[in-house]
Amino acid sequence: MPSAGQATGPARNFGPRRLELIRGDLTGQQVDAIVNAANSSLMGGGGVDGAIHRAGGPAILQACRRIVEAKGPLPAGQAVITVAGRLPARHVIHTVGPRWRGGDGGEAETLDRCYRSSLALAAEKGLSSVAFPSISTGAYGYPVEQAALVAVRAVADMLRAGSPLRLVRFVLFSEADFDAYRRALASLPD
Ligand code: AR6
Repeated sequence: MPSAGQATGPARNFGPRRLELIRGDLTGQQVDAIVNAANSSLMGGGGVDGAIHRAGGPAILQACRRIVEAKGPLPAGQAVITVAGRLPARHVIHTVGPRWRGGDGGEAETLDRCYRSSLALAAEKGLSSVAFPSISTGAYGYPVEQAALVAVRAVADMLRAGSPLRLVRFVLFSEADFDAYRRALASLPD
């Protein structure tokens, strides 16, 4: 798996900050934090959530349980941070994407908030590198072409606005997802 510093795929630089795309498995990423596409219970699930808990072990679930006991379920669009257990990443940021309901229910705004709140939390914790999956485009059914635009724009906006993050990487599981994100990245204005 690529480490945080390597040039690995299509990328855009915003001053010293880099946004890049790779095809691969999020759980193998050696970054300060990987972001989990969780559900509000924070108790695990399928997809990338299941893969993260399987690979990271029980420490992640224990930390999630403490958060839910203290604060209740995590609303869509918000983010929390835990340990990463046995994962090569140092932390896991858990966020909850919107379920796709046709696009008129504020899905794009909620998805945008997932990326922004995850990056804001990473910055608050002094982290430098973050890797995201394609939030909401699996079990939650968000069309990937549209989700990719929201995702790439939200991250580019945060990096342009001077986020202290140095590297944000999207780790796309399928060729089709990777192509959608590549097109979204190419569509960004200079
Ligand atoms: N690395 C990178 N991407 C992955 C991996 C992986 N190891 N595994 C799957 N993906 P999903 P959602 C991709 O369903 O739509 C869970 O049950 C996958 O191909 O994981 O936000 C939660 O508990 C897809 O492109 O997340 C929630 O209940 C993307 O990750 C619900 O699913 C997101 O798919 C959240 O649904």
